[in-house]
Amino acid sequence: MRTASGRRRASDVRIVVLTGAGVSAESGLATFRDAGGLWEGHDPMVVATPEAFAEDPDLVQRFYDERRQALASVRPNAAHEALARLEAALGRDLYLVTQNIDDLHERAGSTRVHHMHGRLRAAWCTACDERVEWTQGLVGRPPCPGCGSASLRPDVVWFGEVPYDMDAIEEALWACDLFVSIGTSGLVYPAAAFVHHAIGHGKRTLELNLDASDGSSDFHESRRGPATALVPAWVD
Ligand code: BV8
Repeated sequence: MRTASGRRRASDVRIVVLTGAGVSAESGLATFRDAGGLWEGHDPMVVATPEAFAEDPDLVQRFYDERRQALASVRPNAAHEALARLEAALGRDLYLVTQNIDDLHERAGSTRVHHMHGRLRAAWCTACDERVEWTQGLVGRPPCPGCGSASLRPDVVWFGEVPYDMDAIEEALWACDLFVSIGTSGLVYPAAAFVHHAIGHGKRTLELNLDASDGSSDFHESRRGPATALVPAWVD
């Protein structure tokens, strides 16, 4: 169905693509399960929580400062670039949702990226609720540009917090013809359940991943290999 202007509404999405850390792995950004899934000896699943932030804010801020700083030294890879070409071809018929908080999809040319777990290059003031673009460090409690308080935290969704865009994602999964999951272990919810929602709505499902994931057997088709090979081959 099309609107009067002839443009497909967001709810008329044809393809939903979900990406995880694996799509950025070949750009040099570690996945959560790489190197035994540890950062400075800490489990990211533990550090990425409100409890860890309450207990040791500088440790958590440093975890994100180091990842934010690493963005300057990495570049989008062929998988990000292929997805940007797909958006150029499909326009609003593509709904790209990512679990990643890096900016590599945008730097590859994607213009509509739904960061369900937030973004490294954004900070959130818990005093005035303002969200601001942020590229510096947050250790040392810099003042909020809006209210001046020292209440800035990374604008990312921690374990136990509610992901962004859930209603729009559910609507896109309902409206699409195809759900494609790229570079994710399928261990973190609610993203890990998107394939079940898609199947529940009668959609085709495809997984492009280096290894078998927790949900591989749920997909109609699951292809194995690096994202920089599988994604361009699928897109082009
Ligand atoms: C919520 C931001 C309620 C921060 C992240 C028990 C059962 C079920 C669920 C739960 C449970 N107990 C608690 C929960 C809920 C919890 C959860 O799922 N826990 C897990 C550990 C069991 N979830 C939450 O708390 C979420 N909130 O549930 O709120 C709610 C829900 C809906 C509506 C209203 C309320 C919030 C979760 C968000 C946490 N924040 N990130 C940050 O980045 O620091 S999660 C973080 O970890 C990532 O964003 C990502 O989602 C996840 C890591 O997963 P992947 O991206 O898949 O990365 P991983 O390393 O695991 O895998 C990489 C994959 O790539 C591998 O498969 C590998 O083979 C592949 N790969 C590697 N290289 C390549 C490759 N593929 C292709 N090419 C390559 N080169």
